[in-house]
Amino acid sequence: MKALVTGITGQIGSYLAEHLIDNDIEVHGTIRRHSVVETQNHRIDHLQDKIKTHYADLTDVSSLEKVLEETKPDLIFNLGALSHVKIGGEQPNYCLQSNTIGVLNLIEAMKSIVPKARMSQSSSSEMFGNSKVENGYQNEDTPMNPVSVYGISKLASYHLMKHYRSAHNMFLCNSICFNNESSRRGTNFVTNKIVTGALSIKLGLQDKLYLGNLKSRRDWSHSQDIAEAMLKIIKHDKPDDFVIASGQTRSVQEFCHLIFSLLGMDYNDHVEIDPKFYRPEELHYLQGDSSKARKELNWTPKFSFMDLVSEMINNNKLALENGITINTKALV
Ligand code: GDR
Repeated sequence: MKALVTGITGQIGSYLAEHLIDNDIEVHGTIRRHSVVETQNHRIDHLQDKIKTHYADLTDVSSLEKVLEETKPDLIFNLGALSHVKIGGEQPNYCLQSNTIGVLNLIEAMKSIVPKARMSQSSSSEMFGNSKVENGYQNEDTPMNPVSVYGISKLASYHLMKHYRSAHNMFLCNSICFNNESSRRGTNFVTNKIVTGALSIKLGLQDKLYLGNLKSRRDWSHSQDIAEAMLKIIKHDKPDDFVIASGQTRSVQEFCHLIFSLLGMDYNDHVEIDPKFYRPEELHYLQGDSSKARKELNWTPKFSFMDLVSEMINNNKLALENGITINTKALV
């Protein structure tokens, strides 16, 4: 069996590649042209002799057709996207080009070249916006009212997947992922910004950490658990949509308090609010109900929240002690 992973150089992509290899699936991944080639593949460097990468871009349909012709995959995982919610609002046109038109390009190329293949789209909890059901959770039936260009781009592609599934009888699934983190997380997402910022303060490399809205609440899982769920979703006996989440919710402030306390510090002494990190419209509360995936796919997360936090602190501490410095002041 062969899989093609777009976004293989990303956090989930790299864990998914490892998981597919462990399941004896041949792995191909697409990478984009990048001016800094030295760091582009750092999350998959350890896999280079086990996977094959191809240059392609979701916004360039001819490159997708070429890679599908060359690889003829059985499974396609679309993880490629402009994945930062705030930057999505700063580059709205590109956000829709890559996250919506890109998905359309991939589905159309798949329809003509490998119509029997299966595809998983990385949909997002950002599609819900500020909706929740009565018990406070978001599940597959919760209304979707996105509050960001990123959320809108993901909602449009979610509907493209559903439409092509029923109109053209294609095996298209939506993996509705809530926030997921790890020590491979980019440092411009809030969890790893806080972890690397607190560690840098602890090691005397900086004094302050500047953040935006501390009140918003997120449902944070480990990305490895999300990658494992994606394989279960695509191998299910029918194409369907599943929420993948921990079911726990915590505020950014609680996360800050925990990380600084674990490092023997008080976040109040170091964290300052800079309104430049505020979102134009905030999504305030996420708590995913993944009981459908747990029941139908027998999926359960392997990592607890504290496993995730310990891994993020320990691996980032090692990196910083080995001289890798990160200027958290400059990040979004
Ligand atoms: P999110 O993740 O937007 O939920 O999208 P992010 O970690 O960027 O933000 C989470 C919350 O933290 C608040 N926040 C800050 N965020 C960032 N990035 N930087 C800051 O300095 C900061 N201060 C406070 C934000 O306002 C927000 O409320 C992630 C991405 O991985 C998406 O691709 C994915 O689809 C969703 O999760 C599910």
